[in-house]
Amino acid sequence: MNLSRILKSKCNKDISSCSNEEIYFALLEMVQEFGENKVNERQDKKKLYYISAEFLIGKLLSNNLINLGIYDEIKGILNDNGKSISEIEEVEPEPSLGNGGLGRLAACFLDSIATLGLPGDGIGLNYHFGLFKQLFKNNLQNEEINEWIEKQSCLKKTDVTYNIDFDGFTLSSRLYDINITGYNNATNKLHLFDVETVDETIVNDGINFDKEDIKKNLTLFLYPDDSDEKGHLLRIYQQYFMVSNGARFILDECIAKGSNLHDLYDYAVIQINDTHPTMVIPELIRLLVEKGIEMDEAIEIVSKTCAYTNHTILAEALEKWPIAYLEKAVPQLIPIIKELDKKVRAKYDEESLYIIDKNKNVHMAHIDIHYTFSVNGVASLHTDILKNNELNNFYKIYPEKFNNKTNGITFRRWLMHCNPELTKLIEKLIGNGFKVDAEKLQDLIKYVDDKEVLQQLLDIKQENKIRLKNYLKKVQNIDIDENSIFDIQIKRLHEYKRQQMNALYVIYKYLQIKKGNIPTTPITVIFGAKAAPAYIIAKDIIHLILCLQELIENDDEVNKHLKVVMVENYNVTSAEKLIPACDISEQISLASKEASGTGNMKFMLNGALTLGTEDGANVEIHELVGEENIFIFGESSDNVIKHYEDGDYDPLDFYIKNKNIKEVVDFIVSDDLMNVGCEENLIRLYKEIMRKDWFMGLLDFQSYCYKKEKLFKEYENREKWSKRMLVNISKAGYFSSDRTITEYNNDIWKLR
Ligand code: Z15
Repeated sequence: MNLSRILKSKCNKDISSCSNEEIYFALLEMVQEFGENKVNERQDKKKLYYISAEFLIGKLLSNNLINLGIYDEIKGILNDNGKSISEIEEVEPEPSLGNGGLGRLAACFLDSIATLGLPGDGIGLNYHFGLFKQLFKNNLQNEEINEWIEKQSCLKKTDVTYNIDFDGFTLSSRLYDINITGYNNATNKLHLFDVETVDETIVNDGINFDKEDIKKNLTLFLYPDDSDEKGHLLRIYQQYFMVSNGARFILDECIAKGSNLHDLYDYAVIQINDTHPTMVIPELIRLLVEKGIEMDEAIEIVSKTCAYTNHTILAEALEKWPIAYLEKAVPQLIPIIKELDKKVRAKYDEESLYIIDKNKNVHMAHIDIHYTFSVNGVASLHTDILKNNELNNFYKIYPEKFNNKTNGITFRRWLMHCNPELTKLIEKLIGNGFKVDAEKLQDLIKYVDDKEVLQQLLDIKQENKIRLKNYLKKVQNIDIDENSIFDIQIKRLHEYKRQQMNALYVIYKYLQIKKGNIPTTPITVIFGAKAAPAYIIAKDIIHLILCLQELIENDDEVNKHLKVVMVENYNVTSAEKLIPACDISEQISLASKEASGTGNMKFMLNGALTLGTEDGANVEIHELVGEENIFIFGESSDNVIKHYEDGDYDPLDFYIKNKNIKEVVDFIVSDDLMNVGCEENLIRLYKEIMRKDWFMGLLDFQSYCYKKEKLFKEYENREKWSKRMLVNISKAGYFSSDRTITEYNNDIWKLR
């Protein structure tokens, strides 16, 4: 295969005389053809359908080149023609079809499923606009629409269409496919359903997520809330549209393979990603009954076909729909949902298990738990909390359904693509095997006393820090010092993730420097986070961080030693630049609240050390790397859960008793900050932290400061630090999504 010739013919002229756009589109076409050639023709009897409202796939070009095994060769060809692959990467718009962890996990899973050669496709929605673009103005977040679909794109229009009936009108759907090519393996599909009649021009009236005209806007936007449910009617329409199309598509494929539908579970397994696709259960039952199967049998068939993943215990994220909403949007499901509820009530005399509660709310998670064969959490601590606390009543009646699947990440994107230098070093030291068998990274441990290797790790980190410096200069015109410590917290803005606690630390450090306590090495605190547009406190926290950034920047006493940077429009693409450059990974959620986290895994894999609470997958990182190689602080999840039960946490206790805390919190409403910020926002945040502090930032603040100081001191011993980096990288293999998917397959899907 002569890649150079193929590329040239796609370009229609000499590569060297092409623009970056022309080369990008030529490569896109080429990658698509190559991927298509790898579509699995072998008809497996059983197939997995991973159904999810979000797939945060990120840019695809480079990843596809890597997975096709032609990245280096293409890079070389481009180089020879005076072109740079990274400039061509920039041409690709990022498909941001997800909010955060849940959507990114789905994308990592698709990569691993294809890489492991398993028959499994994704099913979701083709949002015309991805997650909003974040802009900063006057130290506040503004939102803009995020276009990502171009005339020529990774979407392939198919001839699959269905008529989806709603009360009083019918929508005709259209399926678009994206190829998911595994690393050195087969191509699966991501199936995204769209409405034929969507009208993009209606966004000219500005972003409005609650327009009435369903026909014109059903797939226009992704809802911008992460772990936070807003009871919007349009969202029910979206969910039903997704699952009705998905259900029909699955039944059609199974029938084509020979299923008589009584044996559906031999042909399909449906993994329900959080509660968003829950209506696939009553919809499938409805369709089976329509095809002549008795209701009781239909319920049984569907229960044996579906499995459910829970991603959160946050009350505000557990979907509860008023039955009146469902009656308006999906009346055809109401008799089925009532039947499912009736069966539960006939068997159990226990309110907390019912599907429809006494306030006429439908609990989506309860449908999932009663009517699927598997319920899994996403990290060991999270699954324990589900079993012993949140879902204990369900666990008591269905102990056999509950299982844990600790999340994972694809190393193709989060190591090979984003950190080629580190990848090359690892290859040189232990060979190529880790790319398909991540546990092989443990072989690195034999270099833990090898001074040369340790120095190389530090050198690579330094190069990546310079790369990030250049990137931030280019995209945001911000200067950072590559010789400072890069302390990074990037994730959705949510009170439970406690960016506010990190901001309070910045204030503490600022005041310390003012008092003459100068850090040995300068510190750069980097944040990246989008706030849901309607989440007021989250936006206030962004405001505080941006105000601190401005205040410190303009303070010549402090700016040599401390810098705050809020990265604009944090997304997958910027994560790929930030993570390899990080020294300290901030994973500081209130214990029990972060189901797993997956950024924590990406940082560790790239040689950052974790500063974190015993929450989510941090617990497992801690166990793997050992006490010496992680910085853990804060109350245990048991104690936190007890505080909630007893209702005995009051931030004022800490504010009054601890002078240090008082000083730092008061600074939020100081003249210094009011001068650069907005009184209303800062006062609101101040009151929130002092009077409510629902996620107990002040509870852990003292131990957070203490650990962080210790960590900065440890940073000075570069050799010891580099050993810790090596241990972290070598233990990261467990967090490969290949491992996670292998477990899903062995315990739940049983494909092959
Ligand atoms: C979301 O991103 C997550 C959970 C949710 O219920 C929703 Cl609606 C969105 C995240 C968790 O917060 C995070 O801890 C986890 O790692 C991720 O899902 C993937 O499981």
